[in-house]
Amino acid sequence: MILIGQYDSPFVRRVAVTLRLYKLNYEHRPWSAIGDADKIAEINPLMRVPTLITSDGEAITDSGTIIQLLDHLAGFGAFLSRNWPQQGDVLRLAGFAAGVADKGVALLYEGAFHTQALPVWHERLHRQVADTLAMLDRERVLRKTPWLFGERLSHADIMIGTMFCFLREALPGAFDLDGYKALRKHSKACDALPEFKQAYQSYKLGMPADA
Ligand SMILES: N[C@@H](CCC(=O)N[C@@H](CS)C(=O)NCC(=O)O)C(=O)O
Repeated sequence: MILIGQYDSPFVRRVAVTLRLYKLNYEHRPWSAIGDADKIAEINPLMRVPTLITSDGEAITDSGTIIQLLDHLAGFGAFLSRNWPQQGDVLRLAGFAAGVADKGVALLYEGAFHTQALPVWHERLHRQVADTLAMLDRERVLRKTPWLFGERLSHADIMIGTMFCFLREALPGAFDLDGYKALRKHSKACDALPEFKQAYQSYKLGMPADA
């Protein structure tokens, strides 16, 4: 399998951490969604990362979709998922964390690619991130176990970890991240894991080749 995308993307990193935890071999192509758009377009018309090329040569996109495939490949070893109904909660929290990352990326693009972002849109993005972080922080406080769903990591733990690190590095000072104490502690625990360390790249916004 080939994973396309840089580890400073919270979505690419989430897939890389999952591949590593499941001990699934992959080659990495650290292409930037923006700077290497033409190369990515040859494989994925959406020009987005992560893109995973499966062992059958199919390109698939969207981290949530890729992770479903990885769970399938890991079979009984897919320890990041849970049995239903708890899996519903894993997906709910992973979904909110991915949504925060989405809105963080949108904020970055607003700043980088729009000469004048409409304040109302900027404020909306900011509020979406801040309020969802507050909600996730409250959820984390309620759970006293090392990870959200007990002693074992879950997909939601990983998404929160990659999202929080991304906000800290890509949007420094944009949010009072120290105020989300439980998430901060959670993110620190994630960043200490070897799989997070191995799939890390400090944040740098790629620019279009002709910009
Ligand atoms: N929902 C997608 C989001 C992926 C995403 O936003 N990727 C960004 C990089 S962090 C990207 O490809 N941006 C370029 C674009 O969307 O055109 C996922 O979970 O994979």
